[in-house]
Amino acid sequence: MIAAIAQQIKQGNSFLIASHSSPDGDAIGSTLALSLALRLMGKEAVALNVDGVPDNFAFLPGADELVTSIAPTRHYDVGFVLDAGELKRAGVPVADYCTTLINIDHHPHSDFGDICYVDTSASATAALIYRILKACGFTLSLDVATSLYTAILSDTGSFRYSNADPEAFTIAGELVGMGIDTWDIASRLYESQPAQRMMLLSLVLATLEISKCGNYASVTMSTEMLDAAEARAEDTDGFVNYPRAIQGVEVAVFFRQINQRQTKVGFRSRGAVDVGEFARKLGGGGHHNAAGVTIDGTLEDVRHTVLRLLEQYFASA
Ligand SMILES: [Mn+2]
Repeated sequence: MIAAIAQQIKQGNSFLIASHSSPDGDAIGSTLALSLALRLMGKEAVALNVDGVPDNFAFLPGADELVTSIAPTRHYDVGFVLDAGELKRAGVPVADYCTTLINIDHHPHSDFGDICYVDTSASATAALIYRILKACGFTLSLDVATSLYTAILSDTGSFRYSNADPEAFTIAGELVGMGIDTWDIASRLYESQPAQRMMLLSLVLATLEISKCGNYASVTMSTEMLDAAEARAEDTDGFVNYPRAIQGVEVAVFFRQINQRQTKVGFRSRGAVDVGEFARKLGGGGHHNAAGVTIDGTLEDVRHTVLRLLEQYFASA
């Protein structure tokens, strides 16, 4: 599979590199690393994300060249969709823009593309990008290394999660050895938060609810809270980790009101429970430990449905 992708890279001249909407560090880092590497190989490479680069990743090399839309007349030899889980999460019909569609992912059940390189054991999609670039004989630049490291750092929760496998440390070790600025990356990711985010967190944490059994806990955000804090939806990234940090909690849930009709539900597991299963049951998707779904329904209705499902699960567990 890697050889087939390396072949496509060798033969192709123009590349579109996309990932999922509401991008996280792995999505953006992988997108920018691959785009930049392709450009350094002398190719035309356009990085695309419908939601653009989140502020805390704007320092990444090439972030200012990422586009949020493509002219319908454009055509590329190869379209990459990275870390997306499902093609539709790209938010753009990438297949329409390219001759060959390549899916690179570590999400389970990700199965689209003319070439589908999915390794669910990989710590991050960036680790797969690293493998591909090595297979191409590409010598990593400091800029590419910075994006790859940022992607792995963020997808492994700073090397704390169970997906932080030997490969993640080996790749990181090589990148650190090249001289990337690890403190600068960490401080931009974790210690440069907008004040509005902290204000919003204070409102959201006040909604904390811990189940009677103590096995699951949730926090909730209404659009009113978002407005009151003058924050943006992307400022809620990571909020779901707070209820999971409670002793005894196996499953954490973050309910985020999108509007009067739609509610987003984020799940995190400590490891014993497969929250990907919960999300899929509700029409969403994700990993064993991190999953999500957007449900048509008011905040109250969705909260009721999901919390009842969890109550039933833990009552029978
Ligand atoms: Mn990922």
